[in-house]
Amino acid sequence: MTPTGDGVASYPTSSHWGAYQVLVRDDTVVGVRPDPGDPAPSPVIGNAPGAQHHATRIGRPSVRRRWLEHGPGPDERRGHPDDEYVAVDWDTALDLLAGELDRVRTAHGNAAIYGGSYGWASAGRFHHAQSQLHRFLNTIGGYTRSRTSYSHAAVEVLLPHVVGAPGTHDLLHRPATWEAVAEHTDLIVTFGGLRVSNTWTSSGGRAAHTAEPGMRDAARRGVRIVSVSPLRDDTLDGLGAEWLPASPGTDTAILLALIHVLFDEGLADKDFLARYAVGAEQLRDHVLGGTDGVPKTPEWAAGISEVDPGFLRDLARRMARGRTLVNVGWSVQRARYGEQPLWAGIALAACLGQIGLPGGGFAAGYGSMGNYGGGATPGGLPRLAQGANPVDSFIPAARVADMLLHPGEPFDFDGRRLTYPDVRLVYWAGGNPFHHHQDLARLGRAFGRPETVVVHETHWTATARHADIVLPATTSLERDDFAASQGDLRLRVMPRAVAAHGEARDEYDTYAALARRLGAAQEFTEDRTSAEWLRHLYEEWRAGQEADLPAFDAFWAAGGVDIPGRAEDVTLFGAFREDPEAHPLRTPSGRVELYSATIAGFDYADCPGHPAWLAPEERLGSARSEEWPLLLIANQPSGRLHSQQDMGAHSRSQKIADRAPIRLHPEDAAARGIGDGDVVRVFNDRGSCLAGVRTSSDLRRGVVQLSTGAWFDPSSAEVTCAHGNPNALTADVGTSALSQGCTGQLVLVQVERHDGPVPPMRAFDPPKIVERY
Ligand SMILES: Nc1nc2c(c(=O)[nH]1)N[C@H]1C(S)=C(S)[C@@H](COP(=O)(O)OP(=O)(O)OC[C@H]3O[C@@H](n4cnc5c(=O)[nH]c(N)nc54)[C@H](O)[C@@H]3O)O[C@H]1N2
Ligand SMILES: Nc1nc2c(c(=O)[nH]1)N[C@H]1C(S)=C(S)[C@@H](COP(=O)(O)OP(=O)(O)OC[C@H]3O[C@@H](n4cnc5c(=O)[nH]c(N)nc54)[C@H](O)[C@@H]3O)O[C@H]1N2
Ligand SMILES: [Mo]
Repeated sequence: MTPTGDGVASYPTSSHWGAYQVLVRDDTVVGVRPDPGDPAPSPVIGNAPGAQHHATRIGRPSVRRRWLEHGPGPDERRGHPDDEYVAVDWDTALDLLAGELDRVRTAHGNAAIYGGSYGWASAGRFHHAQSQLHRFLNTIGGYTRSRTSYSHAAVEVLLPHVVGAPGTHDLLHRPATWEAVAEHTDLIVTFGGLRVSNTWTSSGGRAAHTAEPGMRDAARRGVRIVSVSPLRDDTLDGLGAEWLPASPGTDTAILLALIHVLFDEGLADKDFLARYAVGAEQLRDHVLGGTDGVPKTPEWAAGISEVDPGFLRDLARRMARGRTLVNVGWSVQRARYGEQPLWAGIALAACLGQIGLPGGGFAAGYGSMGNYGGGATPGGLPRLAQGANPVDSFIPAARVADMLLHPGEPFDFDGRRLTYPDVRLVYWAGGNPFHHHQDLARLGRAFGRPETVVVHETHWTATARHADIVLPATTSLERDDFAASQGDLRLRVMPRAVAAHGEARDEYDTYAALARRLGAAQEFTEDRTSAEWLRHLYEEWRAGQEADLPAFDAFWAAGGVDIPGRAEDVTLFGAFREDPEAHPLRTPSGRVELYSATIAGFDYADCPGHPAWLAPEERLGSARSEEWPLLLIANQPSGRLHSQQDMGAHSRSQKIADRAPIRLHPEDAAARGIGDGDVVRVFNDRGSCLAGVRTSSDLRRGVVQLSTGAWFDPSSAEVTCAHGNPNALTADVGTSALSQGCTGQLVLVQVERHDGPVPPMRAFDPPKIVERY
């Protein structure tokens, strides 16, 4: 804590959007300021004061009145905007919850508890919501978990087949640093842009934002950038990027056409393909038209992607001329058949023969996350052990609504035929599925199915408002912790800056109290308080480091410690390239699999044995687009992280007429009689939402942009969401039977001006809470 005058003290803190300082007066967060060491601070920090003390903070343990009156059971009214909650004291809430957990595990087994609890929660190595929940549930017999992420499930499931599991890990965590790119790369061809607002975020909280300076430096040092993206402003002004506004969802066609040119013009690196890859013959045959009679020429791709074939042909030649990095952003795989552009991207990089060379080859994540290209943390970070889960039941994270709606039914995942468990109790802490999941009306029906829903939250999110038992959690500003993200340079302390709101508790204490009631106290706490845990986690980590680091008290007093052993730039797949026999990839062949016999053997219509163009429905020019002519891009918001702190000042400054901002091309707007500042209805056959219009010629025509994360507002009978959450519209289908990943990025819609009185926006009103009834 540092006094700054006027009774204001400044506290260092950290968040997924970076380290910063909060200014506190009278136990109230009154302001923020960037960390002096941060070269490119994020404006998202401006949300903290408004969010910390907002009316939607949860102050008391609360139980849904209908659940309290009728007991556990399916209830279609869950989430109803008029539902009432009853505030109860902590002991009453904990007794109820412990009793319910015990009832469910005894009557139905622990697999009937869904604890997947996907979500970003907050930064801080100890008070991490999911780590705490999973550790707790493991001590009481386990739970059905989730695997993979909404972020990049296709990367996680496909790439182990193509470059092996360790190769996939390195691709995600040890790509070339921006410095290495600046030094070695001539040309980056990036699918999904290099969106700077996304690099404000790094899971775990990064001490300094290095991606934007990294990109700028690379451009200054002559790295050329071609950005394939529907949005011009997906790359920074000043990088001199060339914009290829291809039709979204069609990247695979472009990639196959680039490969076609390489084979057709003798530019493909035959020696590389022979030595380091398998399946080059199948790939070549496919792109030249041998498998289906359709050569995948630039003219063929132009018909699908609506780009200039001459540009593509020339681009392929340019790529072959110098050191080229092919980057496939995560957005591109967060769509139906999302495996294909990844696989085709690797295939293109293999044909260029530069995998394993500094600054060349393939990457998946520049511009998606702040620490991608920001170095590696080889010594790991302090971590709360989760224990072992005795239950083996799991689902791919994005199949949660299917699980709740179809218990006992089979589904496919990565070559396995699995069965959805019969879940009776859903336990969510640190995530907001009623922002993040697709087709929220369907998710609402799914949440009507379980007997009990439990949510720990800091705020009355739409998810909290679907819960029967709601337990108030402290925010990261209300507890001591420390933070860093993978690749970070510094482990930072996050001292408590303000007192807990109302009766909010640290979740650690909540689980300790529940564990006591369920006979697992010792196993959960190991007889430590949270203060003792912080010390323990730090000391355990320190003991594993080669460097001599300060002991806990000195670390705390110094405000942090520099993380040692930052690896010098190791070239991704460099060892494999050097000696593929000594350092094979962990694939069946030991090489890059451009054709995978394993995947071919799964016999999935939506994920064949080699990269292929499969035409998604949610695409301009599809049959479905005749009815729903605009393609909505539901990308990440620049005003916040997902739905977090949406009521904060920075996020609110972007709203238009209290609604989430939607961008339209001026011609698409004019054709509909829509102008700047209008409220529009965005709709399709799944649902509808309101949004506020901003026109912009930074968009490709036919595309509209409505970022995710507006708090879901089901309070108006007129629309599914009166605030503008795009998941009122998206389809709840997986990428394919292989990865079953999230496909929320792209959805076809229609947009019309909302005439007449606009319903009020109620997302930021807390529910009705009664004392007793
Ligand atoms: N249409 C579409 N949908 C998408 C995407 C897309 O591209 N398009 N992207 C997807 C992606 S990549 C992701 S990762 C997801 C993100 O989805 P989420 O991770 O679910 O989104 P957040 O808003 O970060 O939710 C975190 C929640 O944790 C709460 N929280 C913060 N700190 C604490 C704490 O200490 N304890 C507890 N109990 N709670 C806390 C916050 O209040 C917030 O409600 O969204 C996905 N959804
Ligand atoms: N400020 C902020 N930063 C964040 C987040 C946040 O919520 N806020 N979320 C974080 C998380 S959890 C994740 S997983 C990452 C996600 O990182 P990404 O998935 O890379 O991010 P998005 O913003 O969803 O998409 C980036 C861009 O891809 C383009 N795009 C969309 N569809 C297509 C397509 O079919 N083809 C091509 N070529 N381009 C397309 C869009 O124009 C979009 O702006 O971002 C992280 N960073
Ligand atoms: Mo994500």
